[in-house]
Amino acid sequence: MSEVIDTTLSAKSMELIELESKYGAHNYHPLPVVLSKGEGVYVWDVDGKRYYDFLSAYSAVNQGHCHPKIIGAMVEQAKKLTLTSRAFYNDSLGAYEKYVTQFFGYDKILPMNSGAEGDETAIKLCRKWAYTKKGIKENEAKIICCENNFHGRTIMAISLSTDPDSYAGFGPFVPGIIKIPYNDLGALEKALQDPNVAGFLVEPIQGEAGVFVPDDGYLAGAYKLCKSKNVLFIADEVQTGIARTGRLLACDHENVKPDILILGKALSGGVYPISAALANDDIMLCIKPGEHGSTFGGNPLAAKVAVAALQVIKDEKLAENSEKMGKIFRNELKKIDSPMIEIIRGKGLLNAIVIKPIKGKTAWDVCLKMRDNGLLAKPTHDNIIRFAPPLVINEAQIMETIGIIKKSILAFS
Ligand code: IF1
Repeated sequence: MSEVIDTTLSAKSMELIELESKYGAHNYHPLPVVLSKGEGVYVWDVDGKRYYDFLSAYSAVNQGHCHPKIIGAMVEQAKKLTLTSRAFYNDSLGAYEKYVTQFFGYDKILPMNSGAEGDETAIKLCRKWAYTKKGIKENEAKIICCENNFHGRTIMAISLSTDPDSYAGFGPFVPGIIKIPYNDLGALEKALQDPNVAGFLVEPIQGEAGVFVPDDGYLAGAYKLCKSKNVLFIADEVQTGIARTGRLLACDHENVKPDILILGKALSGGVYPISAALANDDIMLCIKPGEHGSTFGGNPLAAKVAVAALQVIKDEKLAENSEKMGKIFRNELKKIDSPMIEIIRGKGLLNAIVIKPIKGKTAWDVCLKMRDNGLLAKPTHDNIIRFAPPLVINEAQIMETIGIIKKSILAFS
């Protein structure tokens, strides 16, 4: 790999990169930087160089790296009890379930670990509901999803995918899926004609697609169409949720309350894999004891971490900060005069620029330059750079990072 022969990398970094390359599966292509410490909006590499983290572990560290309240809750609980399995009760889960359901306004939560498991859980819930409540014939339920979605890496999730990088070579796939264009209410209306449709699964903003923000009214319109056909509106807010887009949930921008809400990533502040599906009783109670679960889901460590992570969102008003800083960030980005910047889009602190390659220099080169200048971001789909800093970022830091981004882009154009 060419970037491993990167003259700016220290011998120590090279050694660690080669170690991963030798013993780890080659299922990633990381930016060549080796991190060993994080605090708030910053991360440090093994040589002590500091960077702004503008990926935030794909929006998992919304509360900032190693937030003392979240780490504190984790360490305290880790000394007492970490895992009981759900074969027994524990003294932390109930309090978390009460807190999180009141926080988001649902009757119940089903706790899992990874985002993909949250999606799996939502789809299982939806199918069960379809057979027990809607009256669809067993094994005939269909789920509508959108082109260019990203719902994870499991067989179910890649069965939903339209990206060959995700699905090619991994078939056969899960049946019962209808794929329609995103941001197209006409296509949804047409697909909903099929009486076997049980649910519509959608990202309120498509992350992997390159932070694709749908038109105003799309989510509200889609919700209304689903309701008219007794179809569940399922929102994958694994990436957009928990204050990332300037509201607690991205669906809040349109006052839409999903029938099933999927959360992950920042539900733990990035310290531990925690995900969930939330729904009201008429849906959630369709799954009976023994029909779904997970060894680690809902363990006492996760319960304490998730409560602390949500408290930080509320106490530090991170949705409000995300909204405010996002506006400043996009405004300042727009002032950068470079033919390399084709489009700027986003909501709150989930933003992206589409890069037009100039003189053979691509988004990857811009990311390497930004790394050299002290800011980490990662290209997606070759030409898109996502900018998603921790939500604890302040205005002075935004201005400093704009300077870094500007300097890096102007180095090529
Ligand atoms: C990787 C993207 C982000 C997600 C939504 C479910 C999941 C994800 C909307 C699954 C995960 C990740 C995983 C990460 C890359 C990443 C990503 F670029 F692919 F699109 F965030 F922007 N639903 N997103 O975005 O959650 O099982 O991973 O916990 O390395 O694959 P998970």
